[in-house]
Amino acid sequence: MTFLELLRERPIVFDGATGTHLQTQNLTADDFGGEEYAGCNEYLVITKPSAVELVHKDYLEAGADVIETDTFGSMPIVLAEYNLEHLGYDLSKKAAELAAKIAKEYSTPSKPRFVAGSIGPTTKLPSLGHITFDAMRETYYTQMLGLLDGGADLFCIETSQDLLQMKCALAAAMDVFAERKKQLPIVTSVTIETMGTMLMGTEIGAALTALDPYDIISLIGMNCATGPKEMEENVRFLAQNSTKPIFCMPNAGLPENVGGVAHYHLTPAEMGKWMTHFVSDLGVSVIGGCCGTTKDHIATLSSLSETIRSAERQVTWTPAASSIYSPAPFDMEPAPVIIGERCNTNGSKKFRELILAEDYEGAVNMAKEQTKEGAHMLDLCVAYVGRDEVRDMRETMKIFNTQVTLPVVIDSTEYPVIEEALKLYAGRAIINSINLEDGEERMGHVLPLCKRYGAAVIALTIDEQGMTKTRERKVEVAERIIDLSVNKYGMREEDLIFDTLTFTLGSGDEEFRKAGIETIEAIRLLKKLHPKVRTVLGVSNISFGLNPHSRHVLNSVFLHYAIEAGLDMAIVHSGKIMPLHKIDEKGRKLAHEIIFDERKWEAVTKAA
Ligand code: THG
Repeated sequence: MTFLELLRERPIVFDGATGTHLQTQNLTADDFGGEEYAGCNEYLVITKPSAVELVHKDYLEAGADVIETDTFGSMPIVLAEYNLEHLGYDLSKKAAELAAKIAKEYSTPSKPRFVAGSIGPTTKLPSLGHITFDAMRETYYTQMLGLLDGGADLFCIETSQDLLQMKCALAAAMDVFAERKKQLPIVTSVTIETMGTMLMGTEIGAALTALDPYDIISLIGMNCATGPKEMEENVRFLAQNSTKPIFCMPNAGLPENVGGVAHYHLTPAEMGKWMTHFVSDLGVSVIGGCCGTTKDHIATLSSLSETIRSAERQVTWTPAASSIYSPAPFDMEPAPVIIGERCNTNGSKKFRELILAEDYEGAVNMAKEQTKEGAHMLDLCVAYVGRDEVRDMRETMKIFNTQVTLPVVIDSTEYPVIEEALKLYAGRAIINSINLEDGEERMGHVLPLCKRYGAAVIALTIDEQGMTKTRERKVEVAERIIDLSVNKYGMREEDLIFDTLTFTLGSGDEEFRKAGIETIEAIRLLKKLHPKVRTVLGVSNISFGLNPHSRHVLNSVFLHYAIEAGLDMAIVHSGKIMPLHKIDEKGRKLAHEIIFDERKWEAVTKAA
């Protein structure tokens, strides 16, 4: 039986604390291989493997289905603190071999035992610039390769404090699986501090949004920092919103400082009561113990796992983007989701000048202004001819990641720029955009990035023949993109946001008189044929070439009819959209005539 098969049968029990257990063994500096290694628990698999074996055996005796390897900090960057960075692979492999050997001894057909490779958060926060994405991915890669080669049955990426750190680990896991042509289930577990967020300030909903798109993740959950009581609200949130099974491994209560030592007071019986509630009322699938839990806690959990079953969960799932702090759903009541347009070097003189002056803090202030004006997400484009767009994106995104509370829509045509942005963004981004202008070329570059970093994508209805003009052609191109995205690149329909693009109605050009209607009707048709995809428009495009007041009116009226047709999202100047009733009768009528091509005159510009 595999771990995932057992998961379908009954609640699974992980082991208890490794650190707490080792502490009670009163190990000496000699046990650690000398004074300079004292405290390096990961080194014990070489210097005193019997200590680690005892931890495993105690938890297996207590009835744990899964034991975690002694590798919480066995990646090179953490081992470097003991000058042991060269042992990242070896220690990880040895620890997995040791755990696998003992798990096998205890395994029976009716009670199989599994080994989870423990993968901790390291001591660095990439969102704070302590380390680059690539360096962090590499350190995890070394550790994970060792764990997989040593015989781990699954990976447990736990105690995560920074979603960007989690993304580095997930990228490493993808690379290890590809390298060894073998895939293991992954548990991802975040740590919610007593203040109610992850260390970086991340709400549980933002964490779920960022992790949900990764199909290599089997379970999502939380561990450490607090006891079960403080976790309840967040566990309930996961239970109601996660399509993946839930993992929960609390401490034995909040630590209390007793004579300078952390003391955990929750008894096995109290722990058992909480976990029974989590499993049989909320629907949690995997339980275990973190700091302060002992074999007695695990024995309690193990015996209850034989009698209780995980409750069926009623999950409501809405696709969303997220910043490092909060999620923003793809549906807004009332519509639309407002994507602020102003952090764009092509769309704002002020923003362009800030980027040219390398005033990245100033650029962030424009983001904050739009946040105050009611935007739900922000488009970000830093492209400028003659400048290094990768560098400008890097410098801007570093600050946006932690200073902007709204999700970012990465607007760039350059693949290296998109990837650079994704490597610096802890939340769930949207990529703007793909199209079929050069056939599949662009999708072939961008969609693998979406998969690797968990992003959603805006798709423009452009193909080899150029920008589509009629509603039928717009839908035809959209359907081709849906088919390729889902069936070839593994995206979900809900990850796709279609822009049925409009030409300006402000040129007075005869050819484009029906541009507005076709764009609106394409939205209606597409939403009817494919209710799972979302739609978006860069609304201001419709009025290029007109004077500011006319633009304002035309944009607002156009947006109104697009929403009526089912538009989900709009890239707009968030502070400037007027509801229809605020526009004077004359302006409204004129705009309506222009959009629906009911004009009784020749050139729009004159009339406007
Ligand atoms: N679809 C998608 N993405 C897009 C667009 C789209 N991204 C870029 C653009 N179009 C949407 N963004 C803008 C931003 C600004 C303006 C228009 C579209 C704009 N700016 C004024 C101007 O240029 O006159 C204001 C200038 C200023 O403040 O200096 O109109 O369609 N997917």
